[in-house]
Amino acid sequence: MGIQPAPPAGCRRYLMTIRHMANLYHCHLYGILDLGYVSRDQVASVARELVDGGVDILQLRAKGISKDNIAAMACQVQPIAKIAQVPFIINDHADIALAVKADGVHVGQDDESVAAARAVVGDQAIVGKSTHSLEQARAAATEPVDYIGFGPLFATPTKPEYKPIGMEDIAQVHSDLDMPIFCIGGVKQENLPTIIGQGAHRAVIVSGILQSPDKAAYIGACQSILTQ
Ligand code: TZP
Ligand code: MG
Repeated sequence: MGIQPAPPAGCRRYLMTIRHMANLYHCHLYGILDLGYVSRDQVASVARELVDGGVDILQLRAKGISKDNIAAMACQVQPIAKIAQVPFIINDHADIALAVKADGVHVGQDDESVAAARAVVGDQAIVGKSTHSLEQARAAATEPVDYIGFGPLFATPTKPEYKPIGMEDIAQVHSDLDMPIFCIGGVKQENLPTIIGQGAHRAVIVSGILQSPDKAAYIGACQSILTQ
């Protein structure tokens, strides 16, 4: 058998998308190191608590902090996530994700496009996008994105400027889109069974985890609800 030619770029991208989605399909609980709850000097230790506790994906979200400082924190977290084999995602900054060898970047509706972020981090990286309605979720699914966040379902102090969208479109977004969808916004251990009952399979939990007195126990309890 001769040497197989490399697949064309579009095909390579398609294969990478399939691979990421296949990997992300095993991920149910997405944790975020949010600098609104974690001080800079605790970032590494909290990262370790989250990955040891069992989050499936970890994001660094540091609003209002300089890029140099975000990059410095990301450099601390990257090896912790790498050793734990937990994908590490940088919020907002594709250039930092590339520089620190993170696994991907997460962009919002008002950030650079998925295609622009993808051009920076490359086909091998994970790119996620926040969506705040069914319409935005459907639009995001036409972009080169590997997963979406869907919410905020409920009011949350972590993103106070956003109006909650409620649970009514959870079933529809899951039936419309064949990609990992992480429900987000006011999701806690207590309401996980309710959102799962509405059709959710995956969740991002920020304050619930970070404000828990026993993060590992909280993560474990959420994982057993999400994977039962
Ligand atoms: N995007 C939509 S809601 C939200 C983000 C980043 C914050 C979710 O945080 P919490 O504390 O789990 O409600
Ligand atoms: Mg953003």
